[in-house]
Amino acid sequence: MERVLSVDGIQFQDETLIPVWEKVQAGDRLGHADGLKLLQTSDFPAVGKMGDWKKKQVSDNKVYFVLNRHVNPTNICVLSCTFCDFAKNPGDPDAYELSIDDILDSLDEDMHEVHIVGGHHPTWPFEYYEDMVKAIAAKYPTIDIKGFTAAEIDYFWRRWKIDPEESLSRLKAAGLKSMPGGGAEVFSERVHAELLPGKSSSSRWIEIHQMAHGMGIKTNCTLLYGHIETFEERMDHFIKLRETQDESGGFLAFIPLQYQVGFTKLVPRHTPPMDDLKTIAAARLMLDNIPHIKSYWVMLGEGVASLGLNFGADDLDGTIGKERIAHAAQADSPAGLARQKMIRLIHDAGRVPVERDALYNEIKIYDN
Ligand code: V47
Repeated sequence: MERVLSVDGIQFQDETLIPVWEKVQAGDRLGHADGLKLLQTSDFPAVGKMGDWKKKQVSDNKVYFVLNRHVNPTNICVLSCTFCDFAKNPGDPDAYELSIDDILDSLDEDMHEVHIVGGHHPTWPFEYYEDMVKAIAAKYPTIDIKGFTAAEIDYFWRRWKIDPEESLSRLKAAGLKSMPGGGAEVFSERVHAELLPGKSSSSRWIEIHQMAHGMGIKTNCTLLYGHIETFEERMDHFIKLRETQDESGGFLAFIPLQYQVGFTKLVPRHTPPMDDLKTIAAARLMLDNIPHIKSYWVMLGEGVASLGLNFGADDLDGTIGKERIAHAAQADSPAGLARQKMIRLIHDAGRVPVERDALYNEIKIYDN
C-alpha cells in the first residue's frame, strides 16, 4: 500500500509537495522549482486542494461569471500562426468581415461585456476599430467593451504607424474599458520561432500591457498550453506574468487556454484533464498577485471547467455566444451558455455564483 501523509487537511501521496504546501500556508511566494513540482506530480488531488485553499483566501466561496458576447469582427489575418485554425486569407471561401451594424445587431442591453478580438486585417484602417468602439459605447452604454489583444495593438503600429500609446488612448476615449489577455501564447523564444512567425514578441506583449496599465486600462493575461511547450516554459511564463504584475498591477484575470487540436494538430490529442486542472491550480498558487483565475469552459468543456472551480479557479468567464476562435479549431463545447446554465454549473461545484461586469464589479449574487 502506498503511504499517504495527512498535513493540515490535505492527504499527500507525493510527499515532495509538503514543503510547497507549507510555503502556501505561510503566504510565502512559490519559486520556479515549486511550480514545476505542481505540474510534474501525479498527485493532482493534493495540488487541487492547495489551489482551492488559495482560491478561498482570495475570493472566498464566490465564482464569477458575466453575461457577454464574443465578437470576432473578421477572420482575415496577415499572419499564419501554426496553431491557429481561425485565420483565413482574403478571398478564402469561409473568410468573413462583419460590419459595425452586424456587430451592433449581435448585442443586447442585458449584456455586461463585449469581448472583441479579430484577425490582423490587411486593409481595415485603425479608424474602423475606433468607430466600432464608439458605436457600441453609444448604443449600449451599459456594456463594458473589452477589446484588442496586445498583438492587435502592435499591428496597428506595424501596419498604420499608430503607436500603442496613441491607439490605446484613442480607443479608451472611444469607450474601451479593458483588454483581453490573448496573444501572449507562451513567452519562449523557442516556441515563438517555431509557432508564431511574424507575430508580436513576448517583450512587446508585456510592454503594451504595462502601457495600458499605466493609462488606467485593466487587462487580462493568458497562456496557450498543451502543445509543444515544456513545463519549464509554462513556469517561466507564470513568473514573467507575476513580475509584470508586481510592476504595473493592472491584470485582472489569468486565463489558461488549452490548445485546441483542431486541424492544426501540433500534437495528436488534447492535453488530459489532469494537466488542465493542475495548470489551473498552479496558476492560482504561482500568480499570487493576480486577483482572478478563469476556468474557460469554451476550451475545457463544461465538465472539466466545472471541476476547475474546485482547483483554484474563481471565474467561469461568460455566456459568450458565437465564439469563433476555439470553434474554428473544433472545440466541442456549445457556442454559448445561458445565464441559468452558468449559475447551475457554479452551484453544482458547491460555489456561490456572482454575476459581474468586465471589471469585476458585482452585479448580482445568486446565493440560494
Ligand atoms: O490569443 C488560437 C488562442 C486566443 C487556438 O481575456 C487558440 O478574458 C487554443 O485570448 N487552441 C484568443 N487557443 C482567446 C483569448 C481569450 C479567451 C477568453 C477570454 C479571454 C480574456 C481571452 O485564442 C489567442 C490564441 O492564444 N488560440 N488558436 C487553438 N487552436
